[in-house]
Amino acid sequence: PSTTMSTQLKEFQEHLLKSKKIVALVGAGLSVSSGLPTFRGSQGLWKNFNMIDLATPDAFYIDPGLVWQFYSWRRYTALKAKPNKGHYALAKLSQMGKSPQSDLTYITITQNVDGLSSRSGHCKENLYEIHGSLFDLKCTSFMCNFVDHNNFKQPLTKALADTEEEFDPSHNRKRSLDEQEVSISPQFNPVKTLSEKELPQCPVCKDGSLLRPGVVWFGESLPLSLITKVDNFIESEGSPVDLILVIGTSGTVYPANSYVDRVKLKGGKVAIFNTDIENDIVVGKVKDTWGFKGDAAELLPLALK
Ligand code: BJW
Repeated sequence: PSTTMSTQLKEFQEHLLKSKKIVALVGAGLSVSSGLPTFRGSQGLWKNFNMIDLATPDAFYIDPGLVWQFYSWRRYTALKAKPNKGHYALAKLSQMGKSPQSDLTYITITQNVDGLSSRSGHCKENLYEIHGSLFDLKCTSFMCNFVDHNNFKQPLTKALADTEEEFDPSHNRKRSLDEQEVSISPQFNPVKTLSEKELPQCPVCKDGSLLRPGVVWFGESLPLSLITKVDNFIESEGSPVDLILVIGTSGTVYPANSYVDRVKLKGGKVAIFNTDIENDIVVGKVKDTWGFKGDAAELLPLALK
């Protein structure tokens, strides 16, 4: 580490050791070194579609076959991926947060749906997957409450098998760069048209309603029980959060992005781990905020040791 980083690290670690209550807010950047793409930026593309355009109820309503192919590919890539050193470093912190010998209380709020935190040995009790999971399936009928948790079957239907061939992280990265170069007139890269019969169906509904991925799309409410637990943790009287670790997230999505300000308002400090951070933060010019610029998978084990 550079001199600035060493000084920042030392200061951060002193505060970390004193902290009794810690939150980690996690985004897609944490899983990049496991080979999974982010949403925004040149890596955030899937075929000729912007990933975030596919993460909406409208996209599913208009073309459930397209959205299912996207999520089938996401399930496959997530299943092939392995947790990285950053996931393990947080898992270790989560275990300290559960240990009766320690006076630390801790939660990880992850926006990621890839299941890598849970596969890294993170305590289930203090891991909140606020945007759901790729491995939960929900019935789309308003009349039906069917949810299938931890469904790792892959592919989910025969017609979705082809999406698996899309998996090749190096190819995927190259494509994204290629797309930047030819961005003037992107060619339509056809994706199969699938009928509803070829997509996952609810096993309970008699009318063959579609199943959908158990993730939270734009405009949808986050799971109320989880949000209430997070609110209680952050807002509980008499014990403010001492430190929030903001890891690999662009902070563009509400309500996840509101947690940082809420912690700061109550006197908590912020540590950002991201490949893209303003210089003023990195050099320690922003009050109560540390910025560690680089791959979260490399930085977290160093910072949290
Ligand atoms: C590295 C790295 C490395 C790279 N190491 N770092 C106007 C209209 C409609 C709605 C709204 C509106 N205004 C506000 C809203 C609310 C909306 C919202 O926030 N919109 C904003 C975009 C403006 N929010 C919602 O709708 C939420 N629901 C809600 O609020 O309900 C109440 C409500 C309803 C209606 C109206 C208003 C309120 C739901 C949000 C659900 C988000 N869902 C998604 C998809 C999940 C399923 C899936 O995964 O497919 O969640 S969208 C996508 O963004 C995904 C992510 O979890 C989320 C956050 O992205 P993240 O993780 O930050 O990734 P990136 O790509 O943005 O950033 C990666 C970062 O990593 C970058 O900073 C890199 O630099 C960094 N990085 N490599 C470290 N190696």
